[in-house]
Amino acid sequence: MTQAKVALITGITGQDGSYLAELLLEKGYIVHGIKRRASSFNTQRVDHIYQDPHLENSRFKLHYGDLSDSSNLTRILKEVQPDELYNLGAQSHVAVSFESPEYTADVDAMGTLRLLEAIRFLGLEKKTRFYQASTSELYGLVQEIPQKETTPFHPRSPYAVAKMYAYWITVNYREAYGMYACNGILFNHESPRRGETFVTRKITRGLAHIAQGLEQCLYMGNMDALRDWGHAKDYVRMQWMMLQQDQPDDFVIATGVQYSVRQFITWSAAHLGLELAFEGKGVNEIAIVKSISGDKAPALNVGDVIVRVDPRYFRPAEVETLLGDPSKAKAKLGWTPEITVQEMCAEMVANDLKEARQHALLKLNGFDVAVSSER
Ligand code: NDP
Ligand code: GDR
Repeated sequence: MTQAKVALITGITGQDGSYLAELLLEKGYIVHGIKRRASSFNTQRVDHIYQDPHLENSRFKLHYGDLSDSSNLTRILKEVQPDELYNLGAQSHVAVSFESPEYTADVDAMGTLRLLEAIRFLGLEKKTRFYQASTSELYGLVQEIPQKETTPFHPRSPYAVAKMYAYWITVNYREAYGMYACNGILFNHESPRRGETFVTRKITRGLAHIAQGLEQCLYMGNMDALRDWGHAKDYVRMQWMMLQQDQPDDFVIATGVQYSVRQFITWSAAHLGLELAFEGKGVNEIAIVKSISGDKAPALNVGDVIVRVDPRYFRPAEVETLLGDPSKAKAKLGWTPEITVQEMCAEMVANDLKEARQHALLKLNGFDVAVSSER
């Protein structure tokens, strides 16, 4: 019998980490993950795959750790001896990186170096294959449309600058020490498990809340921004594929289609039976309910203003447009995304509507329901 492969995932409690852990467990891996200590439970995204560590055949194990802590990372790597290490952990919010630039650099840039050094220190260079969660934010102020592996970088946020260090240190350790180390340059990918403050989830959750009478208005930043959105499930499949090749390489992962934030709002509203009319320009833009069909938005009337702009959500330097060219991934790895952005939007709205209906029902029956609207 061949021995099960061992994977270690940083950021296992995040969106991608949870889908990747599911995929690797399905493939028969023993999956280890690093979770941060928090004052309340933070494992909601992986609770459904949790296995009691007391069970003899448990294939899922979480370790306390942090990307800012070298000795902790080295100790975990020494214990786990992973065949594959997926570095998905990061302070991943672009807007927040302007508020916490030093922390973002420490975790996203230095954290990557700490892992690579731990591999080297423990003599695991030939055993452990390394995946780095690189990002389309590296392209920032785009130099070429669409963006591919050879497109020059121009990062536009502390997050993107930190990720640029992580990108190059991964390339450097591959070249310097012959490590199997790869960058996946992933364009935006979403799902019902997306963090609530990223734009797609903010929209699907916010509009579902408004439809059910839990909130009144969705406050947005730059609705003209254009993104190439895919589904996280498709993208984690590609992360695994990248570590199964003969030679390590870097790949752009994208759909090759872009839409505006405003378009995503329009689709999300349509899944709630709402037709919207956008009026005004810039900070004065609003979206008004033009017609209502079905029973998904009982709290709304025609004429209600449900989207407004709040300049608080503008970024000091914006990435206006991103569009990826995934030809290399298609040609070399045979990867194509299976879920369209429209299907993904429908799935996200359905998920958030279900939750909003539960909250609305509780409220109707006299229970206190506080829905956080912190973005
Ligand atoms: P999430 O924000 O959902 O997850 C980030 C994960 O990193 C969480 O598990 C978080 O823990 C963990 N984390 C944060 N800070 C630390 C730290 N100091 N030490 C250890 N772990 C930490 O991100 P996604 O799943 O969406 O993205 C995964 C990776 O891919 C990230 O590196 C992101 O930057 C990158 N990326 C994402 C894209 C996307 O569109 N989703 C596109 C391109 C790249 P906790 O749960 O406790 O907060
Ligand atoms: P992004 O994702 O910055 O591309 O980074 P996000 O969903 O936060 O923003 C996408 C675009 O929407 C605009 N926008 C708003 N964004 C947020 N969060 N909230 C708003 O209210 C709002 N209004 C408009 C933004 O300005 C932006 O142009 C994500 C993260 O997952 C990164 O970790 C990852 O590297 C990149 O995607 C690829």
